[in-house]
Amino acid sequence: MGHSKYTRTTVTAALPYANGPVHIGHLAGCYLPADIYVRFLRLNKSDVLFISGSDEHGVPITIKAKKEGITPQQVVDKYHKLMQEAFTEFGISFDIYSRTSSPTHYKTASDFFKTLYDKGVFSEETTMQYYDETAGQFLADRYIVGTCPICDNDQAYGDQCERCGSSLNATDLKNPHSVLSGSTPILKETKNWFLPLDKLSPKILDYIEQHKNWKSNVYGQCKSWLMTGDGLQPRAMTRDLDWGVQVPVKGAEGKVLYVWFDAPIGYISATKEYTQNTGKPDSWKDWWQKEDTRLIHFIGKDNIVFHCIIFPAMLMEHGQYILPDNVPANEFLNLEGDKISTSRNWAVWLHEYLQDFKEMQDVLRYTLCSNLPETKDNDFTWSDFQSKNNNELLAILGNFINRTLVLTHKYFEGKVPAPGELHDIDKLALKELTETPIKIAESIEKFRFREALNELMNLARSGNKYLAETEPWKIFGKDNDRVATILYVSLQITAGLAVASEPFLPFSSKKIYAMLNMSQKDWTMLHQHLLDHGHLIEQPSLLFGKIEDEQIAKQIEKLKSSKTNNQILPDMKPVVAQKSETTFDDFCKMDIRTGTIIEAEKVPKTEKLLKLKIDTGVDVRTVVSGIAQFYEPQNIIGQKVGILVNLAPRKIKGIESQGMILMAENSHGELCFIVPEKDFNNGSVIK
Ligand code: B3M
Ligand code: ZN
Repeated sequence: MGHSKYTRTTVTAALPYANGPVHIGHLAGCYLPADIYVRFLRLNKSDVLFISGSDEHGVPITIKAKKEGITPQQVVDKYHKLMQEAFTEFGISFDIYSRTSSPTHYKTASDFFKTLYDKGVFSEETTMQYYDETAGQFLADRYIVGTCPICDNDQAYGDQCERCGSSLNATDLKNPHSVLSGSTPILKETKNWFLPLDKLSPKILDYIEQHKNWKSNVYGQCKSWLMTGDGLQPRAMTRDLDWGVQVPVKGAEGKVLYVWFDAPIGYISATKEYTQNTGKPDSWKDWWQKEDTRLIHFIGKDNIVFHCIIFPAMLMEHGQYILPDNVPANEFLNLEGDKISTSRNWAVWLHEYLQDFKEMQDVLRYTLCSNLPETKDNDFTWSDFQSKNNNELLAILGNFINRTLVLTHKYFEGKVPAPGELHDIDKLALKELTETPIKIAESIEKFRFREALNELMNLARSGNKYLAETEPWKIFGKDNDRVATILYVSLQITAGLAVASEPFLPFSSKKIYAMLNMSQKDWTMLHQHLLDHGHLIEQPSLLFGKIEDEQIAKQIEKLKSSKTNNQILPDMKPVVAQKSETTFDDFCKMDIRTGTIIEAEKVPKTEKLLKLKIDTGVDVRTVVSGIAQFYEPQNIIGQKVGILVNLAPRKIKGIESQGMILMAENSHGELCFIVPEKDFNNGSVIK
């Protein structure tokens, strides 16, 4: 590896806000490239630590809590768990996934602030900040929206414009208004502690200029912030909010650390927790304070200023830390031509993906890796996903491996045959095997993961070509020594694919290893022949299945319908409040059964009502139900329902309704049936 002054690498992936589940944009932005990088380093026996966790502070959390009508703590507990599960399921191999609400983090962030404070780094300033009189609070960061003074985006936040990436102070915004009440805020005096980035600017510039090797989008952005206009401005590191880490100095009661002060310190806190867990509590310093440690931050482009300027400035001023050596930030991934958006529900959520594509994590990893927005924004489409699976994973990688293993069983009883004399074509194929890992390594070291993945597939492509040209199935029976050589070579390539695919497709790699009955190998062993002749392999199974057009159509349909229907309007709570308490005895008075709709028709001159005949198991009866806006009568014949059978009969539009079917209602007033999960007899008691 080319970084000889380093003996270990600390790799971080941005701490996602715990305010929603994980979608493909998160994976493509930083978690997938970081994971590939780390898996590659581990395979190379490098000393590496992979850190992430949930960012549980800041306005994104408190705004979400307001929207859902729950506390910030409930928000972070819910999403931390969901996010952690999604990362685990997709094989993102963190050494630790922590959270910034942990006690270790509170102490670490608080001590860090105190150190800078005691060193006199901050300037204490009383300034005018925006205040919402209706809501009775200061408006920091995302609580305030206005027009960006730089690019005119009218949705810029009080601390940052996501369109042009500029970091802003709330008072820079034109036409500011409060996200809480929509009102125009007033200015009110308050005291805060500022990091004097203006004064630190020469040091920061010096640091940035030592990193001309950074990706051009990253280096270019940093230079332009430092060099254009008035350059860097002092930035408040504290906020007048009540959710976050308390500011640990006198006179700062009721104030918390700015989320972008505490969040990157979260990487350090997580490392401390990791080393505490491994029984060497002090060794966290190796990962953060030793000059022979290489620190790399994987992030999305909207986080560049915080990781390349503000966090390094904090680390420099603290004095005991190493600085980031590289910050390979990605651009954004779009979805079907449109910006991914949680609030508009325009996203592919990881937990939903797995429900529809069971055990197909690698197909998504592959599609995302081959489309990573490394140098410009990129697009994920379902049809590309289908073609990546069918035309590449299945047709190239899966096909080559399957043919090799099937033929080995057919001709050599599943034993790796001994090779005869190697022809040029065999030597060429083996050369490909020894050169591919070198090419992959070069690309990964430059953070070019798409290129690396393409090199991996080229090895499988050349394997297919080799089989197509040598046609062992045509010469078996005539020249079995030749067939032995060809399969020997093909098996070595297959083994090479098991090793080299591990960073990209860890689940498939594992399966290939298992089919080859081979133990885990390092990257360095990839140059050699990996399987001895006589070695017995297992029966092959298919690595990838075909994805049909209908599956893709279903996904597109789901995406489009959820965009229009599930939009949660601002201030609309997704659930209604709980009703007052009831007793078990009162509940037991209700006789609820399973039933089946056997007839359905519209009630004339009404919009909402259907007249239903229901087989309740007890009898067949008529029920009038207000579901006509949601279901066509002909579509619900045979529908299983829950029905309250002992409700006193009521006359509705002149029809006697003898009971009530159970429906769920969402916050938009849409209704759907509540049905038994199994095919139970009509009349089964629901309790
Ligand atoms: N939570 C922003 C984000 O999720 C922020 C990253 C923190 S990294 C220390 O995009
Ligand atoms: Zn802007």
